[in-house]
Amino acid sequence: MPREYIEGHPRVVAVVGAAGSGKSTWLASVVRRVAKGHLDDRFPGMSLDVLGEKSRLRHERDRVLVAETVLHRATGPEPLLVSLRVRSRARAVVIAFYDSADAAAANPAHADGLVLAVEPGAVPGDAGITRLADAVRAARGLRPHCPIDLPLAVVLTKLDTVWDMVDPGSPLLRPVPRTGGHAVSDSVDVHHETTAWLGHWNRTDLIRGVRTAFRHHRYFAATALGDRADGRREPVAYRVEDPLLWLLAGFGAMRSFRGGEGTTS
Ligand SMILES: Nc1nc2c(ncn2[C@@H]2O[C@H](COP(=O)(O)OP(=O)(O)OP(=O)(O)O)[C@@H](O)[C@H]2O)c(=O)[nH]1
Ligand SMILES: [Mg+2]
Repeated sequence: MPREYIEGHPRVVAVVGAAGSGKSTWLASVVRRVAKGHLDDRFPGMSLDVLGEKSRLRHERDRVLVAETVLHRATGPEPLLVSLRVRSRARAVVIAFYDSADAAAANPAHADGLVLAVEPGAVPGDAGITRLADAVRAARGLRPHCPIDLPLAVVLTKLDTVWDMVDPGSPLLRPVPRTGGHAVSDSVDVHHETTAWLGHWNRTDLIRGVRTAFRHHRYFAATALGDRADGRREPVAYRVEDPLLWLLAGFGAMRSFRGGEGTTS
């Protein structure tokens, strides 16, 4: 394990969701955006280092997911370790991302936050929320049906595949707020709109499962690949960082903006 990881009081984020739901592409996209300074205008001085040889190899391999060649391949069990500085002089937050279609393999015992990737579409079902809740309870010694305190970000991935359906005035299409932190009211709007779309696609089992099992949850919608129709070589990601900002705000590592004011949540 890299020294920064051992000394850095790491946060563990488990990224789960069905095979092919877009977990690895989402993760590679977030890491790439922060590391390449794409969020610099909102977060001057924010930086990210991938820690250790194993994580660097993993990131090199996954980078192609959001670069030119789009491949679908299963992801191995090793975590992706990163060190994230929210501002240039801020203390680094070390994060271990575990990414697996098998919730029990995504280190739910030590997770500080969960990300559940869900694809758009009309396939009914609970998107593995029951398995996720059961795996978390089993790993943490909780009783069956006991509500879970871990924050859960449900991310509707591949938003580009459905944004023709979305009304131009929708929060899912509007420009991302330029606040240098987690923008609470925008996030709540996206949460409601995403829940409404999932309901529209008959994902009521998912919505019910999330509400019953997870006390702290928020819905997000994002695309890692964006719109390539205009012939751009590089994909344009949209809102991929939002779930991470929300989790960081919950960890006390990122400011939350309710109205104009910044508060540490
Ligand atoms: N259009 C579009 N396709 C995406 C997006 N994100 C992922 N995909 C595609 O969805 C497929 C699966 O993506 P992955 O990131 O490999 O999915 P995963 O959840 O990590 O899959 P496993 O590791 O097998 O569990 C790939 O073909 C991706 O290119 C997106 O934002 N938009
Ligand atoms: Mg994967």
